[in-house]
This record gives sequence, C-alpha cells and structure tokens, in this order.
Amino acid sequence: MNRTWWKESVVYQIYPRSFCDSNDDGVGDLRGIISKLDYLHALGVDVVWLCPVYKSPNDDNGYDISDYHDIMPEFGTLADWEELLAGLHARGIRLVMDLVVNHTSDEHPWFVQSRQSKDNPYRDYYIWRPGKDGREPNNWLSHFGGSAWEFDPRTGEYYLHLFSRKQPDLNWENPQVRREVYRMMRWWLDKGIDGFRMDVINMISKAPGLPDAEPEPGERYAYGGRYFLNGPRLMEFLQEMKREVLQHYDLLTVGETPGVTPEIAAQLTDEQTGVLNMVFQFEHMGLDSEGLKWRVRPWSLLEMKQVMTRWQKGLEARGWNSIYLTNHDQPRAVSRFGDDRRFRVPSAKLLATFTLLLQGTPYIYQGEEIGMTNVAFPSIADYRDIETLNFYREAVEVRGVPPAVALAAIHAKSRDNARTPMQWDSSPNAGFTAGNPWIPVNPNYPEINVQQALADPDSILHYYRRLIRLRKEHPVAVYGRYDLLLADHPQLYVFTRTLEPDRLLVILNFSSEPARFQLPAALPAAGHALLIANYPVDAAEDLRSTTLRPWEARVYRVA
Ligand code: TEU
Ligand code: CA
Repeated sequence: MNRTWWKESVVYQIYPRSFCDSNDDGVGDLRGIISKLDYLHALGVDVVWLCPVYKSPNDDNGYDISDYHDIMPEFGTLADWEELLAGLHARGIRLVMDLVVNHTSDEHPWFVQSRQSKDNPYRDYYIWRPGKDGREPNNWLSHFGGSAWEFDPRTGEYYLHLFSRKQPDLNWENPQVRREVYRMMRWWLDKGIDGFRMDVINMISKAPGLPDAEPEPGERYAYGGRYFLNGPRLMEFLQEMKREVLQHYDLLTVGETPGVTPEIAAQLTDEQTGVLNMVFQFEHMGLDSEGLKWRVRPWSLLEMKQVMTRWQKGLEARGWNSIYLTNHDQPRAVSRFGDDRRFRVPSAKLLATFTLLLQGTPYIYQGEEIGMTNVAFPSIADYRDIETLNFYREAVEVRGVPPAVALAAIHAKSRDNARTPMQWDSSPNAGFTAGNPWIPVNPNYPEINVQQALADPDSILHYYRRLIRLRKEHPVAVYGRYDLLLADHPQLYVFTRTLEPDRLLVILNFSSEPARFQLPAALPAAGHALLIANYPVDAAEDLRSTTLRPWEARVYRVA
C-alpha cells in the first residue's frame, strides 16, 4: 500500500456560515475563520475542508453557486480568502475546497442565458425537456421534495433540478460544460489549494432517456436514484477529469457519493485505475431510518459493525476509506450514536476513538471536538434549512401529519442540528457573534463551549488532541489492517489494526450499561500497553476478563 499525506491526515470540516462572525452581522465569515487558525493548529488537524464560499443567492446555503470565481460578499472577498489560504499554509494546514458541479444556481449567468431561448448557445448547458401529456418529463422526486422538474414559461419546457428549483442540474453530456468545469478547477488549483470535496459527484451522469422511477403506492413522484446515481458515464467523466486536471497536482480528492456500494467505491478509489482518493459513503447514515430519512428508528450496533466492516474490508489493499460520523447535512454524532444526556463526555470520546482508529482518513466536523449536540427548537420558525422547511410544509400542510410529530422527526434528523453556531464561550450567542445570529444558538452553550473545553484537561477537546497525536506517532493507526473481533457482542465494538510487527486493540463499549469483556483467544493473554482511554484504567487490571464502564473506550498496543 502506498504511503501518502492524505492517508495520514486528519481533516476538519468548516461550515463558514456557522463558524465565527468577525463583523457582527450574524453570519460567519472568512475573517472569522482566520481569527481561529491558531485554535485549529493547536487541535492538530492537517487539512481544512471549507464548505462553499462562492457567490450564491443562498437558497441552499452556498450549494447553489452563481459565480465559481468569486467569494460570497457576506463571507468576505477574494483577498480575505487568499489570506486564509496563506494563514493555513503558514501553519502547515492544507485547504480543500468544495466543488459543486452537479448543478449551479439558477442565477448563474450560464442558466440566465440557457433559459432565454431554445437556440441560446447555453441552452444545452442544462437538462431541458418538453412536458409529457401536460406533465413533467418524468416522475423523479427532488431531494428537497416535490418534482425534480420546473416548468419555465419563457420557452415552454422543463429543466431538471435534483435539489431545489434554484439548483438546475448541469448537462455533463455536453463536452463544453465539462471543459468549463475543468478550467474552473484549474483556476482554483493554480491559486494553491490542496484538493476538492466533490458534492454529489456520482449524480453527474444520468441514464439515457431519463426513465420514470417506480413510485410507492398512492405517490405521484419517486426517488430516481437508480437512474442518476453512479450513472453509465460516471467513470468516463471522472477519468477525463483526472486526465485534464487531477493528475497534474498533488491533491486530496473526496467524492460525496450517496448510494455508493463498496464495489463501486473500490473502483472509484482504486490506487492504480481509480479517479478519486476516497468517497463519502452513506450506509451508516441510513441505519436509523426506515427508507425515508425522516422515518426514524433506533440503530443497532450489530448492523453498524456489519456496515463498517464491509467498508473496511471492501476497500482493503485496493482503495481508501473516508471516516465520518457527522457533517453539515447530518445530526450531531454524540446525539445520534452516543448518549448526549447521561454520558455526553465519555460517549463523545468513544466516538472520537472510533473515528480516528478505523482505517481511512478521519473527518471532524466543527463542534464535534467539543461534543456539540443536536438542538430541539420549539418552533419551525427557528429552522432555516430548505430541506427541513420543505419537509415540514409537505408533512403538515399536504399530508396532515400533526405538527408535533413532524417536529420530533426534525429534532432527530434536521440538517440544522449541525448548523447552529459554533460554541466558543459562555458569553451571549456563544461568542459566535455580537449581532443577531442567522440561526439561533443551541441553548446549552453556557456548559458546552471551547473556552470551557480548553480549561478542562479531561475535556473532549483535549482527548481529540491526544488521539490525533497518537495517530501520527503510530503508523499502524493509519495503515494497519482492520479485523473485527467479537462480531456478535451486542454492546462491544472490538477490532484490531495490524501492520506487522505492530498491532493495536481497540475496545469500545457502545452502550450506557457496563459490558463484560473476554479477551479473544487469538490475542496474547498479557502484556498489552494502554495507549489511550476515556476513563482511568487500573494498571494491574487483568484484561483477560474485565468489565467496561458505560461508553468506555480503550486502545492498547498488543504485546
Ligand atoms: O448533499 C447531498 C446529499 O445527498 C445529502 O446529504 C442531502 O443533503 C440530503 O438532503 C440529506 O438528507 C450535498 C450537500 O452536502 C448538501 O448540503 C447540499 O444541499 C446538496 O448536496 C446539494 O448541493
Ligand atoms: Ca459576518
């Protein structure tokens, strides 16, 4: 297996709108990030992934881009961005930008042109179709609810938008579109950035003919994923991107790929023949849903072990994994996979241990390092996310779901759980802004904040710093082979990492109850050295048979 910096790196994801507001207009910005660079450096992360900062009307908080070559004025200027890049590089931190090229904003000049007339030179930059029997060209559902097609009266045709109607899909079948994208990528790379996180990159190739999907009984629209996820020309387009752009630079590339399987991911990330370094898979994000994300169910540890093990083994010695438990689209990790009431601190540390000790590049999402939790706003008026607002409107107004039921689903799953402002200190608005924040802060900020965490040597934050250091000091933590032990244990997730002659043993009690542990016979009976743990451990303890406390996490070097 090749050794490279992007395998050894720990990535920190910043959602700029919610990170730090430098001018008190209530919106996080680039100068706010610049003011926190020493904080990131002290945490020990190697790479920052910056969510979109390009010009955007913000229908989907920057994922609807109207100018790829400029910065959103609310966030600052290109000069601020250059200063941010320099400040990161001066601290040895690399910068990965978000690349959103499945779609643009409807306010992008290409689309403004495209909708003018059927013979406009930009018409074919997007996916236009005439209606079928007075209805949409097909029955695909948008990710944000309703039809994926919008009728445009000026030319009497519909355009495709897999996300909001203000996010028209680019037509990747058009070689001119692809050339424009590659040129734009080179423009940013030549400024010195270190990689791209590629938004829904496995949606760029749609099945020819755009066939109807199969709706649930009684439904008009259906999720058309089988016709646009991992489509027929995906590999070809990405090979072309690799040839035209990626292979000429030393980069970290990570594709966001909903609906990807380990088999497809292995092809995409194959060290010889692949196109990307790694992808974000979504299988573990689906464990607490019944089909639709809003239909919440409890997740099970046995399923989690099966999914993660399939991914660890599926890419072994061939591709590379990315490891994450949350991001700007997901609930907070400690609220979802830990216990944010009785065991917030130990469970957040356990999840940190899990994320940093699996094989793959770990991603930490802002606030995760201090154990920020989900928020339960009392009213829909407190929410901002387009997906959340559309879900609520359709559930309550169209389907007659009681508001309290819809709100309960939102409390569990809304993307705004991850988008409340970063909690810096216990001053008003958590030190995020002295103005009026664009979204309310989580009311638990007086207890959960960076200032508190820096002052407490036992904090989640300091534990992350130790873990990050541990990962750097032990190549086995990066490159070691993963093997699952005690696969059927209902509370414990136990695995080893092996890079001959080194071996690590990771023991995680994923429950709020004590758990019995018996050392598997395959491991030596004694002499294991404890590298890190989230509770004090008695050095004289006999590891052959012991009990782990709620959410206890330990990493040993095997004798
Ligand atoms: O997300 C794509 C995606 O498939 C999901 O994570 C999506 O957010 C879904 O609604 C979750 O329930 C990416 C971005 O990360 C997301 O913020 C954007 O809204 C989306 O693409 C469109 O660009
Ligand atoms: Ca601001």
